[in-house]
Amino acid sequence: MRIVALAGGIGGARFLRGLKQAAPEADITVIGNTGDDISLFGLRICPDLDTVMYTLGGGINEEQGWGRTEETFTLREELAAYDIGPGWFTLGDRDFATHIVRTQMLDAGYPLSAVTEALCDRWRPGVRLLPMSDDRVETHVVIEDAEGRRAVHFQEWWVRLHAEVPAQGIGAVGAEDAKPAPGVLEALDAADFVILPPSNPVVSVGTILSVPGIRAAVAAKTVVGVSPIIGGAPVRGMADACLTAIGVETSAGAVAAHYGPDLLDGWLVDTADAGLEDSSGGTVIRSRPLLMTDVDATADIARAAIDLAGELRP
Ligand code: FO1
Repeated sequence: MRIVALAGGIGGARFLRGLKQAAPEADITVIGNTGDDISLFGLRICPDLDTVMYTLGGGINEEQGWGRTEETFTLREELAAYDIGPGWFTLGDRDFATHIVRTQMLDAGYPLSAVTEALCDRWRPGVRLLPMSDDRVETHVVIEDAEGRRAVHFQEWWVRLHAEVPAQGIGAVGAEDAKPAPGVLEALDAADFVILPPSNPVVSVGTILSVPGIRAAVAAKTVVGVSPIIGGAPVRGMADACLTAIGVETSAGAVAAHYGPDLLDGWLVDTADAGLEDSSGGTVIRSRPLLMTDVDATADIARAAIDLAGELRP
């Protein structure tokens, strides 16, 4: 069984851990969002790729959902002593090592896909992890506050401003001219089906789909998604702030409609949203408990997604 999943950070990574348990024999390719990537302290940081890699490789800080386990912060303290910021983005010593290796390889001319493969040689995530593109794409958010109207990097809005300043617009800068990374279209072409984990539909899955060629290649397949919205609220994170910014209601049904029936064949919603099953429109909707309380519960959700894909495959 060949499965492709499009993943953002924490929610996507946790779902993938369940997917691996549910389908241990499957050949899983993960197309990771790189729109959250940021350069700080001269280093290239890829939060979503790292979150998937650390989570599946056993190195994640479980409570936090991002960053390394058993982390220390000496480097951060030393930088702060020199008054070198930004202080709002926390990088630990172990995590810094990943960014140093990545940046060295990028500076030596290796594309991000090759760098990611090299990093995964250490972490052995048990999936093939591909960045959506080797080209630089960065999500920026238009906000207006006391400092005026301006576009800030997604991480500044998300982490420094806690997405509390309303986003007037969200855009993936560079996406229009980006090409899918090597292996992305090939993996999609060879896939038996595609899964959309409960990742942010705007800044994670939406950004991946904005790379020219990817949406059409995904839509050509049987696609089953897992709703990141339960009972009108995001399971975690601040997806509601992103949905509001693009004029989509924070509900499981509205997110399915946003993806569209041309893309989405099946949609798993939580039992809290059970009424949606009757809604027509081309996407088959099923309800079941969707809280990823532990790996076993997550594997059950993944199994339901696989079963639905099996039912819907032509
Ligand atoms: N999230 C935070 O809320 N605060 C942080 O300081 C922070 C630092 C950070 C460093 C490395 C990394 O891989 C992820 C990090 N995240 C942090 C998570 C990240 O900002 C977002 O959750 C994702 O980009 C959204 O998927």
